[in-house]
Amino acid sequence: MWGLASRLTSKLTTALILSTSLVVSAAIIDTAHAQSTTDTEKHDTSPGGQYEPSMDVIGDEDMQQPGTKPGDPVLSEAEFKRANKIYFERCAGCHGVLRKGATGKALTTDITKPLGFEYLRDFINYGSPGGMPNWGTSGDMEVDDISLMARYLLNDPAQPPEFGMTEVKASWKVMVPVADRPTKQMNSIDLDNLFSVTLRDSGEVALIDGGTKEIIKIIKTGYAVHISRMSASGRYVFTIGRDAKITLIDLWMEDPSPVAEIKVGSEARSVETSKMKGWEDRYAIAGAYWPPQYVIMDGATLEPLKIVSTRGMTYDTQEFHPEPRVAAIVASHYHPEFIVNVKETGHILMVNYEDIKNLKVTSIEAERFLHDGGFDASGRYFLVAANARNKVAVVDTKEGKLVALIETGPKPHPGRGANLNHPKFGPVWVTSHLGDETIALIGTDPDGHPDNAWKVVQTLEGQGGGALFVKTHPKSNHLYVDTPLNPEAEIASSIAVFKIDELGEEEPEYEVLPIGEWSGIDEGVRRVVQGEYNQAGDEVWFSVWNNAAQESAIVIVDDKTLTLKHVIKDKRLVTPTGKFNVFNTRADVY
Ligand code: DHE
Repeated sequence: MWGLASRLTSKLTTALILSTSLVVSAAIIDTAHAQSTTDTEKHDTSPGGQYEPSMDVIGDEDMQQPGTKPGDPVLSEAEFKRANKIYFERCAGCHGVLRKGATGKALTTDITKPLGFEYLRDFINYGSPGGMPNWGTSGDMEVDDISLMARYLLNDPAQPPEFGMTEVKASWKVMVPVADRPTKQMNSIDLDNLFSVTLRDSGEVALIDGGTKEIIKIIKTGYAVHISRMSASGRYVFTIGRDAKITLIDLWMEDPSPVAEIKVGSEARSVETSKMKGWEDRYAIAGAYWPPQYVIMDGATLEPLKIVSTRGMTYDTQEFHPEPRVAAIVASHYHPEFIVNVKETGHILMVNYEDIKNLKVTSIEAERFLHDGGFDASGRYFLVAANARNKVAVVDTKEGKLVALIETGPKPHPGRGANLNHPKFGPVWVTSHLGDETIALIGTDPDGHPDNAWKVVQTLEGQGGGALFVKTHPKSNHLYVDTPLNPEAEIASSIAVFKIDELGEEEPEYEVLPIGEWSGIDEGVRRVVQGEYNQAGDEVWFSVWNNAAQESAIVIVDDKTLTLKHVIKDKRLVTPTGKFNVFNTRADVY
């Protein structure tokens, strides 16, 4: 299995060692290639360029081998299986499941056949200045596999199976029916200060007490679990695995445990629950990368109620896209609506759950390659990064309209973003960037500060590119910026902190917290990722993310003094990444 971190490191290194002659030959191929492809963006070899999905769950699935046409290279069943696995792990994130292109170019046979076997083989081997990694010369792919992939690409694409109601229902299990669940909290855990921590490579979450810092329980979830979201009441935790498996955990039980599970597809990243007043805990929704669809479920049992495909037209050129993935989903506080971001077509869908049988969906034209985002401090505006377009889209969830598209910098990646009250510009929402060291502050108060609204009012300079998450808290004077994907180990293992009351100065400076060093771990890159506050807003938790064979930890910083408060180390903490405090997540505090 390919860890993103190791793929990144090798791709970054290899990007630097292309010889001049190889660059020239690859450029020729790139040009030939470009002429016959659809409108897709080139990706690059910066950290931002390499942050692409690995569709490795689909790669492991049994897929029908497409029949060969006369003249096509014939692959044995074993060769097809191997090539298919490699394609989904390493190529599909950019080139698409059906090879019709996403951030990378299309690789359908009308394009690959005119290029021919030698071109394809050399292209995979040497890469291109346009962003194709040099899989061969980097040593990342064996010579035999490169030839195999070139032959695979001359055959028609394999189509992974669909996942309709029959398959979704077949995967649905209720382990504890609602009637057998407690009617009040049966344990003495301070639930609002509980953290659900992603243990990425073990496919588990750790429930950790925010007060005692003790691990209460480790719970098995989906494969390479991605995020946790809480029901509006805080009673239930929903986790989603990359294999699209949702696990519903009941925190009211004496021993908090999974009470239901379901699979909504074969690859997924997002899950959310209804938060509108009067609809708390009623529905859940999950979005899939494959098949491209979202599923609305009962909030207490996960019973699937409705599956909606996201296949359709791109917002701009209005051409059909066969596999637009569902990225971030949030729940509106203004209407009974889920806000569903469709990556490749660039639509933001306001899915009204008042009447699921007669579903009303407002489709907002935004920007392609929508990825992650969150609300402004008022909870009215939703800001989402269209990362491969270097933009942030802003939606007014009260009016159901696009308010602005703002150019922020190369590959914005905010997580849910950070909201703070700027000494000069008033309320702003913050995003960091994968592609460079800049941090963009966007004005979010059209009534109180109309001149600053929906503009980048300030650009800060942080430690470097490869940033994924920013974080602050309404009670804090600090803005934390991580850089886990920076190629420099020292930068990847530390955090930059800006003081909010100093942001009005000419060139605000940041302090560096050596979180990796504070963890006491002396092996691995010690990538420091995703700050998350406790409920009181006086401490911030960071994951020190090493690979599965190495030690990892959670480091807790005292937010007032910016000093080390506590380190959680336990051999069960395998590859901790995202952390979700129950109160902050359910109340959208960030
Ligand atoms: Fe994430 C959020 C997709 C890699 C940690 N990630 C998200 C969201 C999406 C997404 C669509 C928004 C969910 C929502 O709000 O509903 N992530 C992807 C990918 O496609 C990508 C690039 C590659 C892949 O194959 O999955 C990817 N993500 C990663 C990682 O490598 C990270 C750093 C470690 C890990 O656990 O896999 C990672 N992603 C996270 C975290 C969040 C997230 C911690 C939630 C942040 C938050 O504060 O809400």
